[in-house]
Amino acid sequence: MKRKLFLLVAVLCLILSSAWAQTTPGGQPAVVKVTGEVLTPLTLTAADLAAMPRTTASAKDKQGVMHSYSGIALSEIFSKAGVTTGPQLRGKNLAKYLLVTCADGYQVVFSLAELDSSFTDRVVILADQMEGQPLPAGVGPFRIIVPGEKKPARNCFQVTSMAIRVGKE
Ligand SMILES: Nc1nc2c(c(=O)[nH]1)N[C@H]1C(S)=C(S)[C@@H](COP(=O)(O)O)O[C@H]1N2
Ligand SMILES: [Mo]
Repeated sequence: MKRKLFLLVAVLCLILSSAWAQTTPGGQPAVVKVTGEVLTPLTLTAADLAAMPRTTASAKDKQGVMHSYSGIALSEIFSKAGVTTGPQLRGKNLAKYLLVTCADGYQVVFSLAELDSSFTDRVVILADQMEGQPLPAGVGPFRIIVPGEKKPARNCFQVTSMAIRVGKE
């Protein structure tokens, strides 16, 4: 009985400490890879993201409760990686999209035009905090937040990679 309790506490400590240190339960620091149609592929750690300009975004959860998130605008990450934006986002570049992949294999896409300030005022972020706290284990360390969306299905948890691809027929 004592042994079981000890094991339970040990496992809980491991989970909590990895969430705190922004590492995966395996011990490696959590990263987001930025790949594909970019000039400079990136492997972003929590520290890299913390050094970038921050912004906030609000979104409802599945129950309809509003939450306030903060993190980095995807446009900031795109300018660091060299993704076609603004005046370059025309012609064939309009067939480009962002494919986001999560730790559980969940994937969502956004067209680049949906994420560009010359097309929309909506600012999609890669959040690392909710209500001023690091995201809980299982949700964080990094989550996409799309403000103003009717369903929160693209607010994907535990983002591990963002790939820029080209839609082709
Ligand atoms: N990685 C990952 N993210 C995910 C999902 C998922 O299955 N895996 N489900 C999505 C769906 S369908 C919904 S409705 C929202 C729920 O977010 P909430 O817990 O903030 O309500 O998370 C989204 N993010
Ligand atoms: Mo959902």
